[in-house]
Amino acid sequence: MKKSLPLIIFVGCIGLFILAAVGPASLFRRDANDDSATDAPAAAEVEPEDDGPPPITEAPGPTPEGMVWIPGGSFMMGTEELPPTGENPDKIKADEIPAHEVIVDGFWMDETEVTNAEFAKFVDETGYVTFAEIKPKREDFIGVVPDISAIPEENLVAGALIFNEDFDRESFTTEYTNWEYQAWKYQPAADWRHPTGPDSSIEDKMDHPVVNVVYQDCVAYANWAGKRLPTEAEWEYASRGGHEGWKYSWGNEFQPDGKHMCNYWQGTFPTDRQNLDGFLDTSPVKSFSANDYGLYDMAGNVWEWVNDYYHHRYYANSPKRNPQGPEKWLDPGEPLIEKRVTRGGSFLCNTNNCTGYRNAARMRSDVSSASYHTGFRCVIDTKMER
Ligand SMILES: [Ca+2]
Ligand SMILES: [Ca+2]
Repeated sequence: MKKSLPLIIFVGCIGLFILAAVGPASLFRRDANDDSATDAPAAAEVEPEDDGPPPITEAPGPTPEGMVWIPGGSFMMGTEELPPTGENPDKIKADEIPAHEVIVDGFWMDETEVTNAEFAKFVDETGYVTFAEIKPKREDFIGVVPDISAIPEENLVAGALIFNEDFDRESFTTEYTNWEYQAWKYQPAADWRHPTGPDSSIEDKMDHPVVNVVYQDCVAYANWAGKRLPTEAEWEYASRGGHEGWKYSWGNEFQPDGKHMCNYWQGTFPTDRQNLDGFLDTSPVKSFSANDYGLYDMAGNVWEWVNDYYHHRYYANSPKRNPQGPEKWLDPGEPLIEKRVTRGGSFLCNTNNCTGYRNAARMRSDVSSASYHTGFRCVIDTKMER
């Protein structure tokens, strides 16, 4: 797997060579809002529209501890259309369009994000070392940067991406796509045990979601636990809690009766951090109410890896029954970077920025970028051994 140098470049050494060579605009010009590309996944990938037998709705056995049964059914996945130009308060992106009917079979889902306590048990039993703990090699970046010899040795350090409290407010600008990268930094020695760097710890955060895990770490954990990552369709179906058309996992109103319903960012990101919900970064799982399937923190707290590759136009011809994601990823803004989908938003999401806490919101994540606002939860389907 390629290491995540593009992000390291963006946040670590962008001024050193890449920025000098090409300038920020060419790096950040396009994103999922740019719908000019017509490179939808090949139609041949789509199976004939045979709905098959009715979806599995009854649990075929007892519910494993810490999980809930999600009865199968059909739902409208995604968002119907982009709002008129200039009116997009929900920050809807083109990649969540169109809404399309999807049928999923029933499955069990972890009621919370995987916690530090659970991940520690996995590591204790297996000796597993996460991606963020391994020093990257120059060769990991072949094909990702034009000249790997230009990578400064001091950038080849193990670490993860964290919010940069000290980002440069003087030169901060939102006039280009992916401007939020300015508020990130690559933190050496940040890993799951040290969420924001070597001086931090999870000692008093064992009931918080594990963070700084990349996709392959999540798969390793899931295999150990006898589970798997959810598909993107399973994740959205579960987040909706059985309610057609709800914008959020709790309803359509973001703050009913003024109440904060999830762990997100209040104030303008990234300049004004008000912390009105009581949690600056991760919160203990179950700090906010469950949705109607009994799932906690589907919205907010940490982004959650799902299994699907990210393709910005996958919804244009996604299969109807149990879609598994495209065969190949594509984020037009960073086409060389292997990306999978993350869902649900995080404590850094905000009304002026990503609104990742909406049921339909999608995020594209570099499979080898560990970040301290991203974790995961697992599922078990009826065909898996229990
Ligand atoms: Ca918060
Ligand atoms: Ca979450």
